[in-house]
Amino acid sequence: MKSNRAQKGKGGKKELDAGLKYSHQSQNVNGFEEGVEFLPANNSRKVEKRGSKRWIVLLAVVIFIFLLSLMVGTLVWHFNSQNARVQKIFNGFLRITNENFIDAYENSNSTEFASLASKVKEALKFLYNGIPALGPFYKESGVTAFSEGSVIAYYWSEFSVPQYMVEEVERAISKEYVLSLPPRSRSLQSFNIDSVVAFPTDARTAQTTRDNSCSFSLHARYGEVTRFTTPGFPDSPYPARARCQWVLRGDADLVLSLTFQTFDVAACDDYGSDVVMVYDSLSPVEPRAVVQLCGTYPPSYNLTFLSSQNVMLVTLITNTVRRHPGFKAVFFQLPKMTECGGRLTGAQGTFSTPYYPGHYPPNIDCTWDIEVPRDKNVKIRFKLFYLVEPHKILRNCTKDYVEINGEKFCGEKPQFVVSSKSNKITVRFHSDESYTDTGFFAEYLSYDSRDPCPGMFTCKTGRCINNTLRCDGWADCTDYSDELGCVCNSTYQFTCKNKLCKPLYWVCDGLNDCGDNSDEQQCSCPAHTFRCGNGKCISESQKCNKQDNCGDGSDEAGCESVWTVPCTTHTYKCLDGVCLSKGNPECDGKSDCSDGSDEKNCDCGLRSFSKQSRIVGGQNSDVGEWPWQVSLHVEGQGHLCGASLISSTWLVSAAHCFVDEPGIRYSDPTLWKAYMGLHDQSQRSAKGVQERGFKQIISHEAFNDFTFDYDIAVLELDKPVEFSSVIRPICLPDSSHTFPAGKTIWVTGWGHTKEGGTGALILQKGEIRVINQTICESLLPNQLTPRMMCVGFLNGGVDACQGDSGGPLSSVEDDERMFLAGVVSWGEGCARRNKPGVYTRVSLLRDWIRKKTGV
Ligand code: 4AZ
Repeated sequence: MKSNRAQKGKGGKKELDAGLKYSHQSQNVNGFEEGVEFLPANNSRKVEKRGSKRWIVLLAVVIFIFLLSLMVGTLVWHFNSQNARVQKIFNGFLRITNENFIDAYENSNSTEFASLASKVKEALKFLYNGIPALGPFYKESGVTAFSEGSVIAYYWSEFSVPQYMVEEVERAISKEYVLSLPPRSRSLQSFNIDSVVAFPTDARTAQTTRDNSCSFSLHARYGEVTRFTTPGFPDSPYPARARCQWVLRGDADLVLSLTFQTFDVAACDDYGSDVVMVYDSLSPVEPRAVVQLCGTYPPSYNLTFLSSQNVMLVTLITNTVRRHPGFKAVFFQLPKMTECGGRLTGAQGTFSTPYYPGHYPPNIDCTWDIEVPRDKNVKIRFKLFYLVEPHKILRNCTKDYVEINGEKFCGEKPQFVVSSKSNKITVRFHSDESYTDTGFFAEYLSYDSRDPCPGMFTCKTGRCINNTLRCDGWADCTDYSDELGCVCNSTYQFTCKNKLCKPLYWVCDGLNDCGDNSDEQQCSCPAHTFRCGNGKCISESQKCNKQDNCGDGSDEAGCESVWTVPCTTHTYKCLDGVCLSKGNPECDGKSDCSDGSDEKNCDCGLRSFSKQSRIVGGQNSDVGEWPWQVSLHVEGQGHLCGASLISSTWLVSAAHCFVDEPGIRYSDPTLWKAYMGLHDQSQRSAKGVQERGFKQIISHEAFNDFTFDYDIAVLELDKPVEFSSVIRPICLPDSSHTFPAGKTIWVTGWGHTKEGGTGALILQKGEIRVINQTICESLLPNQLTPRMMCVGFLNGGVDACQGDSGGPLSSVEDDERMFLAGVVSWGEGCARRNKPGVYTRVSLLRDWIRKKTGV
């Protein structure tokens, strides 16, 4: 057969032969195909025609069958998908108005619990069956708990709902119902129920409703604090893929205070992370959620939450298999606040949200009526203000808010003032039934309306600022009112297009100080040219052209691709001797050197705590926020200098801390003690603090005691420290690493909190900016060397001071890792205007550190 057919196209003769051949076989009625191919040639056209008709019929039948089955399939699929049932679980609670709560209802194994629970289930069945949108889909309910009031029952209900009805069912269930029972439900007679509410259950919590393997019930004891932890805490991580819950109760009419003392669960990510929820209810429903927590919190972070009733529910849902210890929490009961707010009188005073700085309770309203002496006006200064709704940004403050003079305030705000035009003011605070926050701390003050800021400038916000701060280029009033309507002094000020005045030396410094960029527009580089870090102008096309046209590498530093360049002092050199076009490539998570050396020795510069608290009451640091910060003490003199941990045995500090003085040899290593992991100077024996002596102190050979040039020293510990959540090394920048002018950097220490003042007990932090070297040279003439860099604000205000010397200047790179940009060295006084702090430039001394320490 194959060969016959192969011949078909070659000629009629052969076709004929073949046909004849076939006619002999034509009794074979087996197939169309054969008939089509091999009929006699003289009749071939006719036969072919008949054959193609058959083909068409066949094709039509096939297409028809195909289309029919496609249609039927689509209809069946559509029907099935619409009717495919989804399991829906709702959590809710209802009130039984004519039952009294008895202790046995707390125990879900008691017969009393079982009897009341079955009545509730019957009532729910009756209720749902009477609602057309719910009845046909209702499957079953379970009661999880009871609490006082008269009796509140917490339950879940399961529905099996066709896909297309899901929304309608959700709408129907979210209504509040009151159940009136019919005479036929005899067992339910005299069982009055109201406020039946239920909410869709978060898919992640659904399992908690039936699984009791990680479920705990705790009742606070009078005058006692009850402790609970995640399973295995602190020795082993909490279980993976767990559903845990803690039912917390207090006595009737009391409320609960819950505090997480330690909190470390897997970091929060968008989906599938581990999460702890706290509810102001025994039902895990979103409208009663007080807080959602994940990640790690330092111990200083306030994680205290108050309930509005005598119950609370804590749930832990773990979706990851990451290993974290979990949490340790305590709770206790306390009387319900009978009155919130009140009448405040006198010339001044303070007030705050209930339980501040703990989170205020949900569902509370407070009113403060404030009255100052009759001849004065009153103003309120909110020093701290946190009324943040975690999910939505609400513009019109419909959730929690403070209301004064008909104006509502919510969200997170820096210090602000609200004033009254009389001696009276009323402050109202409202919190709704879900998510709470820290609240506010405020002071009320009386002032003379004719002169609200005696001897000072009054901001439009009502704040008083020093007159010298007016028109100085810095917005001291949060609304800029101190910088508006100024006449700039052209001898030392630049007039921005928007009429703001800025110091002349801010012009062309690469920073948009005016806000409209006018201070950067008439710089020496013409349009379409690039201004190098050293001020040189090159054409735009020379940027990222793989050549150092600037001479300082700045035109090739921020380019997308990385290539090798001839080595200069501005380029990073890989271990194999190859130099890169990219600036600051070390430990940035991208392997730029072909030998990977730029990403070696990168176990540094990271904190253990993912969350950092807000700065409360000034500039206190959190525990563990600066784990490389070290405090250096001398026997009998206490803390003298700071230092930075760069490995388990080496510290970097300032050489001037170790200069001998008459009668005392500060260069003697045995004189000193180093405290690592220290937060509070009064708690040097606190858990986590490690104390060490020194094997040796190596000050830079070129250190100049007069100019403070080369103000650096390395100190070897007598015994290595153990790294922990509060003790970790900082990264050292490569000698080519740049910290450009304008970059924000952190300075930390226990030094004086004001010039001529006293040292701090709690480690302080301040955010400052790198200042252009030329500008700084003009401010501190003939005093700067290339080993020095100025960091601070020309306005003053934030600065290092006595006792901070030797401590770190920590610079965050790529939003993550901290590098030791500098060492606190010297300054003219502290926080003075135009006298920024001076720091030892660590990058320039990187090779010296390596030579002395091997780090
Ligand atoms: C000091 O005496 C000191 N304002 C350190 C830094 C500064 C001033 C003094 C910078 O340790």
